[in-house]
Amino acid sequence: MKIVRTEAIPFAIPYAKPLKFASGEVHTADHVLVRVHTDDGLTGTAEAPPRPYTYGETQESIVAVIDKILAPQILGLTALEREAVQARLDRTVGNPTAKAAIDMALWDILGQAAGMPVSGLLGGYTDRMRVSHMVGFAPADEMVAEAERIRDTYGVTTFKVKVGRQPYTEDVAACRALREALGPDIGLYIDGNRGWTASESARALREMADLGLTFAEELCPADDVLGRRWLVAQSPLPFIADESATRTGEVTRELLGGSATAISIKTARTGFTASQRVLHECEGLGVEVVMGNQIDGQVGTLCSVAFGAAHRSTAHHAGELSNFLDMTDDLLTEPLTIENGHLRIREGAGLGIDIDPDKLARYRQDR
Ligand code: MUC
Ligand code: MG
Repeated sequence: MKIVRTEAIPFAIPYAKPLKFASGEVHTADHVLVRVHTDDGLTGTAEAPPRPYTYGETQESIVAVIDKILAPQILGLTALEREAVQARLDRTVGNPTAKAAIDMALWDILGQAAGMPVSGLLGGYTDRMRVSHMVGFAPADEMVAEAERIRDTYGVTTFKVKVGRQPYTEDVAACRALREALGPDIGLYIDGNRGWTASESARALREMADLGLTFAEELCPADDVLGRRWLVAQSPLPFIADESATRTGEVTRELLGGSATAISIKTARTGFTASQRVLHECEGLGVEVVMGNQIDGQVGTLCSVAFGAAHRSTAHHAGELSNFLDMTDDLLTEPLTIENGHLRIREGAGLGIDIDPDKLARYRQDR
């Protein structure tokens, strides 16, 4: 299981319906397919999504950092030496999705070598997760129509609503329209991607107090340190740190500093090894977690559900696993399906990521 070669393959697949949110928008899945090859002929696979507005990575930077810096440091290590791999990857700061994809590809190799699903190796709690769908910025009637379509087509009953627009009252009206249209039994929570100030966030939360929301995420910047603490102290909802708490040290800082009371775990940025560290930290502190979505394609979504289904606390809340529905196509030979509001892990050895060679040839950007 010695690592002998890596590939970082840029590909681009357009979105049928772009996702818009306070910190950016996504029109094309310009991701990087990461493959790790071993001397015994195994290949681990994962994907890295560039999110320049969140982590500063681009498609080009992910390819370059893997090819030029990360891969040369891990060649010769085995897939069992994950701690050694982490230590080598951690010599480079930043680049979270590039590192995470390598980590998940190594777990894929381990699963294949053991003949077991990665989700089972990670924890094996259940074989599926309830799905939460992310509703991006649009006029309120279009947001309602999208949520109704996703509910009626896929049985999804939980929605994360993107907020953070100016004026904040536009988002308050959209959330109210969603609650009125969807009824009291649908789960609704909000994510501001740092678009509001602390005081706008506080006003918005007060005006939405009757809407039965379950969480509020990153409504204002964590760098507005005192404002954010002031907001979180009065928030009637668990306040999720997403992009402000991407490593265990940041999680500690945000939680103990009073800037968050719940954590979003995204395998796209912490892989499986570091996601488990974040998860166990949260469990030890008694803090709820939600499986977030880095606007993943189907490869990334398969990784998220493998991790989310593996643990009791990640499987408790609906996981954000449906952004791939908005893409025009994807790379898997057998596409993912959401049925009765649930997404299942792939049975079989490893992560079950089987890439369609024709699709990869069509969408790759390096040939
Ligand atoms: C989310 O939860 O914020 C949008 C930006 C990002 O980094 O992730 C997505 C979804
Ligand atoms: Mg978020």
